[in-house]
Amino acid sequence: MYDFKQIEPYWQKKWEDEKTFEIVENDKPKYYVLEMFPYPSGKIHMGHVRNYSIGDVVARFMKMNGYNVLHPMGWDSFGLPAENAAIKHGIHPDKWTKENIQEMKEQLKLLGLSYDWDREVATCLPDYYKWTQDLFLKFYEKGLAYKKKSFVNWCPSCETVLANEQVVGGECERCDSAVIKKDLEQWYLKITDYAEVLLQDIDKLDGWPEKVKIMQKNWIGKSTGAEADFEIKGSDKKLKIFTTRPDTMYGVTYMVLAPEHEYVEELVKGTEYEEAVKAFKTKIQHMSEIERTSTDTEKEGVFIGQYCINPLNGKEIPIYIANYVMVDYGTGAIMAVPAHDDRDEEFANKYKLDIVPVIDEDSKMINSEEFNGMDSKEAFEKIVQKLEEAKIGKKTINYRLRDWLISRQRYWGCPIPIVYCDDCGAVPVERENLPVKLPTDVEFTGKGQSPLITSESFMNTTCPKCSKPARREMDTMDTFIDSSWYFLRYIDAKNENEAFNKELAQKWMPVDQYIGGVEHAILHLLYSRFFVKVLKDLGMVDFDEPFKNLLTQGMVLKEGAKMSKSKGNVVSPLEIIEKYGADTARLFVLFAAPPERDLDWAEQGVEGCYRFINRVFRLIEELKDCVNAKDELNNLTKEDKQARFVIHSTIKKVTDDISGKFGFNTAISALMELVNEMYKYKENENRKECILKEGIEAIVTIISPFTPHVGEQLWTMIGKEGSVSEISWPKYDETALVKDEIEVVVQINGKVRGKLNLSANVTREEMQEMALADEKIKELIDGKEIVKVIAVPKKLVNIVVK
Ligand code: ANZ
Ligand code: ZN
Repeated sequence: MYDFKQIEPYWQKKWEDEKTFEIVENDKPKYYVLEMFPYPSGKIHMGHVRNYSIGDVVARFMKMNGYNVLHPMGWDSFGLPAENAAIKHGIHPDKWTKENIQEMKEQLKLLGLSYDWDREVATCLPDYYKWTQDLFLKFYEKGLAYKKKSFVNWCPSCETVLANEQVVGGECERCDSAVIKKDLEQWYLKITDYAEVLLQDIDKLDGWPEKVKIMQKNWIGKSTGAEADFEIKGSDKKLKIFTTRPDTMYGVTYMVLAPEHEYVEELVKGTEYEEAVKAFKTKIQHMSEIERTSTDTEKEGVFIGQYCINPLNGKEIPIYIANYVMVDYGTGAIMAVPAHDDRDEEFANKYKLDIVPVIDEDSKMINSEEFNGMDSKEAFEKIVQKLEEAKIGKKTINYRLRDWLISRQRYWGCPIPIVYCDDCGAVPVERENLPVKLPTDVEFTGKGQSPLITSESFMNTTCPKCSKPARREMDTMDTFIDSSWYFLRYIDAKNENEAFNKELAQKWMPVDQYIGGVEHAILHLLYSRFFVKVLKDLGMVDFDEPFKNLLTQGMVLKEGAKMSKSKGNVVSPLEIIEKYGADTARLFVLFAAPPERDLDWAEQGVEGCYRFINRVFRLIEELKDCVNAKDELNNLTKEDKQARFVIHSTIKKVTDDISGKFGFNTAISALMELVNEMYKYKENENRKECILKEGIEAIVTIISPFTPHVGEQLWTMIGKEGSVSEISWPKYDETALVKDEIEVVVQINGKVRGKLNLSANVTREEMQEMALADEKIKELIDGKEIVKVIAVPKKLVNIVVK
């Protein structure tokens, strides 16, 4: 009887007591399989079950294939929910987080995952964030961390900075107040220094899904074009623009500055335009970048009363400010070419501005003086050359990627190890004083700047340089920093002297298989790649990409919709485990869909998996003594051969499907067929015990990565010792795959009318003869005229009759 309630805790305890999945350094080839670590919300959801089940099959399979497998788990445990819980329920983020970790860990353990828990990391613990701070200082020392004033979304009522995603329709998502733009000093990491190499190296990522690579490329957003200076009439100032289309420069009919552009204020000061410009700027403040640049947003702006000179043809053109030009892209100023740019065209139509085409339908230049008649591609180069010669412009490359703003006005994050001194300015905390620990005496009001400012004991310190009283940085780091290097810490989780040991990192990295949600396809993966490239430049590692292969798993849905509290369609993993056991839950998520696709939760499917496990149990129970088979593999009957064919082709198929392809669903269906075959074969009077032995041993080992508790239990049941996770993955017998008889389908006019069992090396002519000689077929075509007979070798014969 299959009693999962007894089996699952038994094996989980045994694995833990015997340290079955502890990683010891040895000479076996390494394999590092990693699932994205969870945020400790307190409860696992089906997405976790799916993610971690996939990773666990890979880990167990590779271990059985002779690899030394590193399969760790930990917690991405800084972040806003802990702070919100503190505000809402008055529970300290530290306590809330640690309790959640404890709970979630127990839940994960119920799933029977083969983690080496000795390597557990939690980003909120001082022994982890000490090294996050150390890395921050390394970036700082290399000039890759810097402070800059910038416009951020600010909610005047919550008195806090908001991320772009927290601004909805110009309002704070929490309190609905109108959001404004505020100029604040913030810390940045200079990821733009690595834009080009981050882009180039995407081509090395052969093991990544194409769609993720495309997303990364678009995010980096490289554009090749030119910068050019336009003189402002009556001013000694020049307006620098960025364009990807220098070939359209004779078609410029107006200029546009971002409303926040540094020249705007000065250009309108004291003029009749000042008022309107101010009003427009106020209006713009409430719009996020996403809204401003959306194609659905009406292009709007105001004339600022000034003119530029087109450096190519000397024409005077008006200057506007408009919502669709962003201050921090390119130069924050554009030359507008309404004839060839949709946004400019919409704007020009609205404000009755000229539209001058400069390229005709055959891509030939028009209205462009000496460039007329030239192909526009050539004109691109020639015009850039002309600008360069006149020293008013040059070819440039522009990236959409911006530097990474890492300051957060939050408590529950890694403190930035910087001190501000009136005399010395910003001074890094000395290494021996790391970690800068989060204080506990903080007030959570949900308002104001970083809560750290409420802790006098934290804020007041002394300057590391001159020892005078100084204040600490009150912001904490973006939690994406914590997750940009955690895969390195697992390798050397207990190292007290450095973030990780270089030799060990060299041995284990890169991660051979990374598995996680596609929602991290851009930022987390890009930041981790950036970190690794910086660490390489710092001499801390010798590789340049962190993740060799990437699998992005699909979502778990219910009746086609994403599971969510608001829809009330959440299926709790704990309930499923309680009702059917973890092995059934695992089997279902692996069987119901290929990993990259979305998976629709269906209770019948779960029940089907549960019944299958029971069926396997009964089979092995009944046949377990066959492992002592004394008979021999000779004088094989047709049925013997068929059974062996199914056994060995299943081993082959499952092996192929798991390795590289993640075809867990097809692997499991092959296993189901094998179980059916064994049920059939055992009823055979002349069954051979040695074949049953082959069959049940194959079933038990193959099933074990998918349903590990069942695997172990059956392994014991058939009298074996030790853990099935430690044996070698079964090899298939090539000779069993060679069939000496094949089944040939006979069709009449395309309809299947019969089947023939023929020798495997039958010729085409023999197939046709046999088909026509078959009694049943003869009857069916009796009296009809045979037009032709077609034979597909080893598959079918089609007889066309009239
Ligand atoms: C003239 C022109 C003519 C343009 C034409 C495009 C088409 P990507 O490819 O995204 O780099 N642009 C430049 N800076 C901008 C800013 N800060 N905010 C909004 N738009 C900006 O796009 C570059 C093009 O977007 C530039 O080339 C510029 O318009 C505009 F037929 O210049 B173009
Ligand atoms: Zn000082």
